[in-house]
Amino acid sequence: MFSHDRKRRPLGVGITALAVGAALALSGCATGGGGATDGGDGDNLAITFLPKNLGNPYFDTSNAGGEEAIEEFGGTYSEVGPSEASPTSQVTFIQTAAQQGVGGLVVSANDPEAICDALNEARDAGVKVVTFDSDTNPECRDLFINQATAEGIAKVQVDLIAEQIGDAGQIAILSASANATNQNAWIEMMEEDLAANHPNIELVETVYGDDDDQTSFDKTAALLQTYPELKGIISPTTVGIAAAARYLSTSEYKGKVALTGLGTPNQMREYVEDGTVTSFALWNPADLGYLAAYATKALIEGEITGEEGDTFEAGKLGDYEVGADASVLLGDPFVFDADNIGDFDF
Ligand code: RAM
Repeated sequence: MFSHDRKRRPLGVGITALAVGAALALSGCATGGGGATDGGDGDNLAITFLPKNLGNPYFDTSNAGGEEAIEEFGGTYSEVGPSEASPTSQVTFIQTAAQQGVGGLVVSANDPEAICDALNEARDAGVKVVTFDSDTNPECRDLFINQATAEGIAKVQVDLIAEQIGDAGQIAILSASANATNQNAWIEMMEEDLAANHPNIELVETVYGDDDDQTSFDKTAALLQTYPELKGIISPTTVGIAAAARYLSTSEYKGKVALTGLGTPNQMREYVEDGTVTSFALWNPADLGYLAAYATKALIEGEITGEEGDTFEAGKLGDYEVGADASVLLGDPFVFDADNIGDFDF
């Protein structure tokens, strides 16, 4: 059983705070809203969450964590977002939030560069910009809330696939959108780990499902047709792994082609129970959103500026410290399998 690691050591070396059995109500995706609100002492605690796209249970959960935090500290929560996870689809939402005069914007970026001008214009207008989940270039935001180290996220997925295919054979990667900062960082590190430590595993191709369910499903089918010797698929996206699992579960490849990556327990449960998937990883998205909201509050109130060594309090999660490159680390990734998946509800 895992409990909240209340006092974080610098750079959060503790266990990811996974709320066991937490009944996380999925966010109602309240759109619009925004506008200046007052946390009680003159600070503008209107905070807008902007996910890569709407309709992804991962972001519903992370943003519900943000909403919980914002309610706790008396701010105003809103969520807006595009329907497609494409590089520039977030720009107009950033501009609108800035025009509405929000105090903070919490963004998961579809592209490290494409939203930079819009974010910097918002910052010039006084909005505190926090990236979470998927970063922009560091000069375009005040802080990045990182779910786990890229090295750790890459390693857990390579370790899982190696274990599941006997450390030998062809594998492919089914990613999110081609420009996603987070997936691209993880893929680069997975490639390095494979080359250095798994000489008998061959990565034959990386394909992109754009964090769209149908595209990811179709790309899975195409991979299996193109590579008849394929032994496994790593999908470092909750949308991709769920779509790939759905495809595999009713195909001749079920139980023969391994699938792992990053998934939410609620989306993956049936595929673990029916034997399509053995194990996969993630962190607690609700805690990530919750931490991002408290970090945004600390910036708005001037308690932190993003300097390395700055510390702030994040409600039930305890104290956090800003690390290098104005980033804050939530914790470690966590592996889900048939033995523990029943303990989680998100
Ligand atoms: C999808 C998104 C998100 C990523 C997770 C693992 O929901 O691409 O950015 O962090 O997967």
